[in-house]
Amino acid sequence: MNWPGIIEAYRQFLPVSDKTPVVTLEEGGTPLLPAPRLAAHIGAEIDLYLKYEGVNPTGSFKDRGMTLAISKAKEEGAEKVICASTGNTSASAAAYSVRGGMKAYVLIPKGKISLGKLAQALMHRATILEVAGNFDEALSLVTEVSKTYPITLVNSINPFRLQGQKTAAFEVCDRLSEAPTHHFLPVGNAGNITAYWMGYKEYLKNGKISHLPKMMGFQAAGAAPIVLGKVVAEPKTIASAIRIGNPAGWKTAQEAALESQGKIDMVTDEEIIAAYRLIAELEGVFCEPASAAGVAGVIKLHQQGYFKKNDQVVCTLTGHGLKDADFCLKTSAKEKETGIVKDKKDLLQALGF
Ligand code: AN7
Repeated sequence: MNWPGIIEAYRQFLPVSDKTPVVTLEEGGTPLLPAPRLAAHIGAEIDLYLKYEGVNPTGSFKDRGMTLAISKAKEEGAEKVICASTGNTSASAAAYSVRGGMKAYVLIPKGKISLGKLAQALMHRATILEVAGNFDEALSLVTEVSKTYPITLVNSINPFRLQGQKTAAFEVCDRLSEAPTHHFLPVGNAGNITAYWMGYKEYLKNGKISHLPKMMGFQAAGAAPIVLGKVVAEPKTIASAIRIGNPAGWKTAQEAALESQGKIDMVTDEEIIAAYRLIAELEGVFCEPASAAGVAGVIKLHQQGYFKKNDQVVCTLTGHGLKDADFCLKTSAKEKETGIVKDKKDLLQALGF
């Protein structure tokens, strides 16, 4: 069966009608991969799964929300859309705007987003506006402008974004025939954790699952306003996607953690990089650094003796590793580099013959 994209797949759960023009790149329907080697490596007797959102059309989970935000914008007759972004939202907004015949304007923190994401916005001919400040400053600018001018904001403050993103929780439950016990994911602007929690609660209400997972959100230690309980004026982390110091979804993320008896916690850049490598080396899955924060959280909590045997733990890997290939190559250890082959003897030696 052909996957039709999240709007057609979950139409009855979404705020669309027959009149809504569906603007889609057939996003969603992403793999839920068992990760037994990773679980064994960290010594956790849990059923670990990776929800690999990097295989969405623009390489991140943002496409789930963007298909709905752009479809609704089109339904309302919008001609221009705008967002602030650490990279993935801008890539997604740019692509879906093309698909919907609209013009996208994206504000990004100057020099602070990965090359792959910048290339995407460029290729889709979005107008790229660099701001001298950080993401938080860019977000308050676009929010203000979209309130008074005819341009639709497609950041996750736009409620259609979260409505679309909640479908990832549906997919997890559809695959497991139940909710997992825990759901781990990175937290930046805190939209996705809010969306997953909405999705799980909606599935419970509809009798599709019989319990809710604990929501486990992880911020980078240098950009952890929710954990610290205060705005971080100058957020710092190698995980550029989640370098956010004043998340729009602050309150709803806290509610998700509280209501589900989960938590919002933080992991260091070193822990993020270690998890990023393990996921690639042990499970064949390449995600971007920010995406590894959830898995880094699993490792951290396992070391604290947090899990019970046979817990079902899902980690969302939010974006594709190729988006930030520059980061990966810059931080690769020397011994992992390819050797130089001059002749057959070199080759045979390299092959271990
Ligand atoms: C790979 O693109 O905020 O907590 O402007 O790109 O829902 O913000 C990206 C966020 C996690 C955090 N992983 O999700 C943007 C942006 C990746 C991301 C997050 C982002 P939220």
